[in-house]
Amino acid sequence: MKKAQYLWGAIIAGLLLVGLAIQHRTPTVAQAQTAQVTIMDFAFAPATMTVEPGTTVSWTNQGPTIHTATSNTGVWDSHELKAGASFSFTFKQAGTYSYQCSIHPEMKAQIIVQSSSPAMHNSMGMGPYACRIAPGLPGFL
Ligand SMILES: [Cu+2]
Repeated sequence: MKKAQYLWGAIIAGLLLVGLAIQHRTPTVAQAQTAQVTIMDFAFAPATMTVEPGTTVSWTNQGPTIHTATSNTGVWDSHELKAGASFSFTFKQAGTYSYQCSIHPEMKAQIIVQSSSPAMHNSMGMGPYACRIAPGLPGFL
C-alpha cells in the first residue's frame, strides 16, 4: 500500500515537472479564449502576447492618461480609452498584429495569433495522451 502511494506521488510530481517545463517553453501563450492587456505607464503589458485563434483580447486603461489600442494595419481601433475604460477585439485569423497608441506612437506592442499545435507535445515525446491527463493544469494544453 505504501509503495503504491509513493509511486502515485512520484507520477504526479513528474507530471507537474513536465507541466512546468512546457510552461517555461511557452511563457506568453494564453490558453483561455479571453486575454487581458493592461495599458499603464505609457506601455502595453504584455507588449507581446500570443493567443489562440478565436481569442478575445481586452485592453484596459489602468492609468490616468487617455490612450488607444490601434492596429497598425487598420484591423481594429479602440479609439480613446479614458482611465478605467476597456476595449475588446476577437482575433479569428492567425498572424502577427502590430499596434500602437495613436496618441503616443512610441507605445508599441503586438498580438501573435497562432494555434498551439499538438506537434509541440509530440516533439517532447509526450503524445496526445499526456496532454489530456490534466487539461486544467497550467502548462497542459
Ligand atoms: Cu497613449
